[in-house]
Amino acid sequence: MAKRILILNGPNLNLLGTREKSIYGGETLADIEALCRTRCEALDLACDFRQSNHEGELVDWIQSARKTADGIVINPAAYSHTSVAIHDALRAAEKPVIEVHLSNIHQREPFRHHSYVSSVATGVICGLGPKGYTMALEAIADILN
Ligand code: DHK
Repeated sequence: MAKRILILNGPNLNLLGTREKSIYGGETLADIEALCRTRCEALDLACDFRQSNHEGELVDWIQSARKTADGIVINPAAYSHTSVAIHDALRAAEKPVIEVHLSNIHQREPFRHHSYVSSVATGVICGLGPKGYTMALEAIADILN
């Protein structure tokens, strides 16, 4: 049976393609979703792709993943730098987690250099744009096989 991957996107990522293009690029979240769906199909992964601007909704989805997903790819966006709640939910999920950032957060403002998610992630990819998502899917497929 195909392994189930939950791909989560945090706040403001619904604005991709129109928001600070010099940092986040010109591709929309729908473009990234299409990229992920194609790669999931090639890797025989079942893809559940979601975005929310609300921390509690992301926490609820991560909690549900305890029963409904085999692995999680997450771009927590701004919540990376603030959310102990998302850290705790990911820790409780006890699944492989790959954290993705489109931009290289370490080259940006100091407040973006720390992520509460990194210490509970199996791996972290940043600075590679949308390709980071497909690399994360490849990594998680390797881990699950
Ligand atoms: C996206 C955001 O919205 C920021 O808040 C993060 C991340 C970086 C990204 O690069 O994908 O700091």
